Amino acid sequence: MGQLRVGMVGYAFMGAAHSQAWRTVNHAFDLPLSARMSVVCGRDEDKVAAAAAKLGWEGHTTDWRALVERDDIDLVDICTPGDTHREIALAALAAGKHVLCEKPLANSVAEAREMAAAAAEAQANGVRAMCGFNYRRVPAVALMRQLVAAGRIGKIRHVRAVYLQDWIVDPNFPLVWRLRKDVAGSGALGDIGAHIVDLTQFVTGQSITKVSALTETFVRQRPLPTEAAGLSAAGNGSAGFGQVTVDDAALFLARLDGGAVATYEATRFATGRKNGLRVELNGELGSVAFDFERMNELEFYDATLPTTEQGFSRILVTEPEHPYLAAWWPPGHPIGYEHSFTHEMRDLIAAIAAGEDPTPSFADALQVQLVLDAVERSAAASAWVDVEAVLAPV
Ligand code: SOE
Repeated sequence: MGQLRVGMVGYAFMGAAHSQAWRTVNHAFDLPLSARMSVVCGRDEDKVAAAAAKLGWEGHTTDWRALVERDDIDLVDICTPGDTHREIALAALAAGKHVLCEKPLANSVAEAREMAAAAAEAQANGVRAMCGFNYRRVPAVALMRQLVAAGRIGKIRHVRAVYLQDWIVDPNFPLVWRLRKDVAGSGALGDIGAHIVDLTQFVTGQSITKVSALTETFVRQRPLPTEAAGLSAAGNGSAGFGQVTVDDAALFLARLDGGAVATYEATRFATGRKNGLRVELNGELGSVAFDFERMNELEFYDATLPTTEQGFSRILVTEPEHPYLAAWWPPGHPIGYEHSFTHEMRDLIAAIAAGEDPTPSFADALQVQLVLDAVERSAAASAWVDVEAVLAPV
């Protein structure tokens, strides 16, 4: 069996989730290529050495520029904050490496356009690039897409999506990188709003064409962190205070090109909601609804049934006939958040082995970036704004 030798840059929350996926994908799925966890990269020698041991990487380095040039690396997995996605992806693509880049693709449309163009150029040489919108690979979400594609809810009238978190409700939570525009590009909008933009376009097969938005920053100053990892941090103000330069919440109305109207809400101030990603589609023949905090279930309403039999059914998405589930446990044995990343790596490896382009591509991720940009422009103008075309006018 051929090997796919992986070099991963970054080892915090996403790096840990990706490591779990690289460790398990070839044990769960029969694939023509076997992922080899060759090297993990981070800025601090001691910390990245410890991460390599903990997460199961053969080697470690502090030099991503050298990593992307190594002859014994086939794929670069970018798990860093958004301000480094562009430079690492462009270097890796230029070196002929396949690339998996965490979402959102970039911190600006300009960066995303450069990355999509570089990926399109590298594609001619058989180099593949994918953006890590992992929730597409939750079986219940993939089933939602199948039901919609099969016409089971008919023409979609409403799309309703929220992504609700509450990890920064405490005003004393420190100013971590996700709260700094220079590092993260935006706040809730790009971090979790990007997920519901991608997910709703994926399940409906429709694209957002115009938006009307508002954003809010509830807490504008926070203590500087003395230490931080993933969504946890420490800092009591002894290191000073800093300005929050991103949105805490982004809400917007949207029109999709298939005729649906939509509402979106991405916030980190939904007190009590920990990872509340919910999507509901209402069509002329029925409805379908997903709630990530009940990720092994899908609610389905079939309006073609006799009226006396109509009602929301709860589909337990654990049958071997459901997407990805044949690889796991018997019916009734749920899977978890980390499985969405294993499924992401499965699809990426299968595409590379087949000489095909994985989805979502960098062009797909650019389109999400264009929606995020339209939301920010709409919020600034307090007006409806069109989403720019993926193909910029020449
Ligand atoms: C923080 O909001 C975060 O870790 C996101 O960055 C991830 O993409 C999401 O899956 C979980 O929450």
